[in-house]
Amino acid sequence: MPNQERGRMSTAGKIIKCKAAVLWDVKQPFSIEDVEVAPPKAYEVRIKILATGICRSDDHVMSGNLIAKFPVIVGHEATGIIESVGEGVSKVKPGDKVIPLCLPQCGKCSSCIHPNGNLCVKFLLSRKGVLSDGTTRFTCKGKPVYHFINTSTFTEYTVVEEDSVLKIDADAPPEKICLIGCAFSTGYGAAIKTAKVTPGSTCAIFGLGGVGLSIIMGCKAAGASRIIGVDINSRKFEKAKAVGATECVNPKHHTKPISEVLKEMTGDSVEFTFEAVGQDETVIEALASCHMSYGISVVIGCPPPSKMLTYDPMLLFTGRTWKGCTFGGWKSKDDLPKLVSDFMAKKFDLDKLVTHVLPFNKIKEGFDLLHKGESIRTVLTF
Ligand code: COD
Ligand code: ZN
Ligand code: ZN
Repeated sequence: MPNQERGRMSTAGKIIKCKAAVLWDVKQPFSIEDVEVAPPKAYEVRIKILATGICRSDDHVMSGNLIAKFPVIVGHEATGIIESVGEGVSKVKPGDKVIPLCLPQCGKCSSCIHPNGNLCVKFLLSRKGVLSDGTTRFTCKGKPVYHFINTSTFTEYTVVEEDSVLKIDADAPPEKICLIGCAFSTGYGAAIKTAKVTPGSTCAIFGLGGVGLSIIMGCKAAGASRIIGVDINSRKFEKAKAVGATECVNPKHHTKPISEVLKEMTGDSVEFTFEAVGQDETVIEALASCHMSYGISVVIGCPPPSKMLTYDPMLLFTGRTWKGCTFGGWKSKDDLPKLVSDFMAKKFDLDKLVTHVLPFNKIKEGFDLLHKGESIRTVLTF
């Protein structure tokens, strides 16, 4: 029996003690702890994480902008290897390389059944921080530690449900393909699947982080001829242009609202706008920036909880379409295999999105790079 196989079998069915980055409470720093990861129950799998990206949504949990149950292990953009499986698991086996899916596809709920739905009911249930049986598989210092959006990947081992895992090619590079677990799919899908960007069109993208840059890649792949990046951090412009932006604008360099600036730049013909910042002001600005009659504006960012937007209904009355999407609008299990095979066939590359690769124990450094606006994606490796 190969050593690797024997190693896996020696842990199957047993509690694994390993390192994880625990958030004990809101606004507290990550604490690398020894945690216990219970074996997977029925229809669950335990995954050894190989690489995991740092996304702004993880930071939103730390800051309190995204509600989660504490203590929690966040992280949701990863690649791993199945270590063991629970009873009844049939679609994956130990040794398979996988991407955990923050958006599961149960195949049974109203969103999964409808051809245009993708927000599976299991995503909404995951807000409680537990798996389907109402319990958690993580323990630290004798206390339960909660799960985060069906993934929890800032740990050497995690447990997720079978519905929440996608098998990928054994030779896929972990520190790149993990981006298909969030940033790339969210942004690329917002352009291709949700907005359905058309050839020759003009697009404007608000927010040039990992998600915004992936939107640019989607607009480019759809054949848009003008792609305008909007960000208050001009240091993001070089990267945005490298992935396909034709020009970039910094709202801080203008006194007029950016919707006016874009109108002047384009002669009033921005067809598609995307909000990938997560602030109410930019949600409204993006809406106002698309063409009054045929423009489509897509909300990707998640504004802070309990915020209400005020907007002029005339913006919609004239004909604009206002949409939102999670995970780009993709049905995760149905649609991601094509993204994975396109990546493996080199139809797009993820290199430009990964600006930093750090060992897992440097997680705080990774978040510092995000806070300072220096990184697009930092990927942590184990
Ligand atoms: N105008 C323009 N750009 C701005 C402004 C502003 N007023 N304020 C900040 N920005 C720029 C920042 O400089 C930065 O470059 C960019 O906006 C945001 O980038 P990141 O790297 O912080 O964030 P991303 O790309 O990792 O994520 C952005 C989201 C908006 C997607 C994220 O914050 C979010 O809301 N996630 C929840 C929604 C969701 O579905 N996410 C997918 C699963 S995580
Ligand atoms: Zn479902
Ligand atoms: Zn994310």
